[in-house]
Amino acid sequence: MSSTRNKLIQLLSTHKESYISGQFLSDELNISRSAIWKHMNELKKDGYEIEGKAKKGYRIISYPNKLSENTLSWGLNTEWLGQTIIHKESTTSTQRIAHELALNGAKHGTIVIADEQTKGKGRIDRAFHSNNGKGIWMSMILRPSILPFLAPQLTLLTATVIANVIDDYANIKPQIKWPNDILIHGKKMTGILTEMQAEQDQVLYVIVGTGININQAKEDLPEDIQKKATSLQIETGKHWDMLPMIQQILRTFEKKYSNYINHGFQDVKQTWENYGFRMNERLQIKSGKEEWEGIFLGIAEDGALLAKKDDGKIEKVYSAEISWF
Ligand code: BT5
Repeated sequence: MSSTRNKLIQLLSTHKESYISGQFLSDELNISRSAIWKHMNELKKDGYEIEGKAKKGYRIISYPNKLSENTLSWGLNTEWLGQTIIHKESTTSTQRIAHELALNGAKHGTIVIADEQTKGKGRIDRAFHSNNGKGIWMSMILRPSILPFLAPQLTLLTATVIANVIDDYANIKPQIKWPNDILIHGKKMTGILTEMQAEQDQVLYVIVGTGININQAKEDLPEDIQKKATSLQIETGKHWDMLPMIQQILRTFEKKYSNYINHGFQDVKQTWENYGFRMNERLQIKSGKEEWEGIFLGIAEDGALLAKKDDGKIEKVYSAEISWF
């Protein structure tokens, strides 16, 4: 979306109740009044109801509930996250588009979001089911100035952001299962996929993908995962408006990310442990050929899982299959 359209949307969203004159918009945006009229027509095509009155100016009467670059920008009020948004009605995977954009120099904070993914992906090329219009299938392009080995912290940070927003919105306390799932009542409602391009000691970019099940009914989920997966609608019995929720995720992410970059991982660790699934319980860890049991203590400063072995030794686990008894 052009940055002019983005600014126009920001201006209109801060004047919701009143008319805003064509002259004012033309001065603020430094474009002609006929150019403004063209932008207004584009917004109307997108489903905005706009009233234009001679001598008074423009007023937005209602805006569409569907996802689009315009509606997502409307009143977003972030500084860098989502300043560029690419929305697709249908795509194979938002991760794929985000990688292409990042390799071509897309800015830190660029968002790719789709109504539907036909080839949504999980870790190690597992499939992630992403039905049309029923969930938040989104990838964020980040260019953090952190060492590559710390990138998994961004998965944990993202999990705390989504858990916070669900908690606030739906008044339901989710749980975060290390490292990348958010559960409600023990069933998976969100998966996070963090992918990175790095060179020696430098991160070139990180793509954080979030798949958040919102409005699926049970039968919308594939049969093989119905027993272990869920959506916000299944758990609350209500249909949820995704637009404000996505914006809240972006605003919360921006704040938490800045805090993380400036002050470190401590706040993420605390929030994560507050939502941690089955903390202080016994778990089984399978990593390559090794298999052992221990007590799940929480997460370390670098994002590793901490588990206490039966001999009292505390181990850090970076990558493993975890199961509970
Ligand atoms: C994940 O992988 O959970 C990461 C999912 C990331 C999806 C987002 S959507 C936006 C962006 N674009 C993409 O293409 N991907 C990202 P993993 O931990 O490997 O879990 C995958 C497993 O979760 C599958 O093997 C299924 O068992 C289960 N699963 C698949 N679809 C699901 C769904 N919609 N809800 C819950 N569980 C699901």
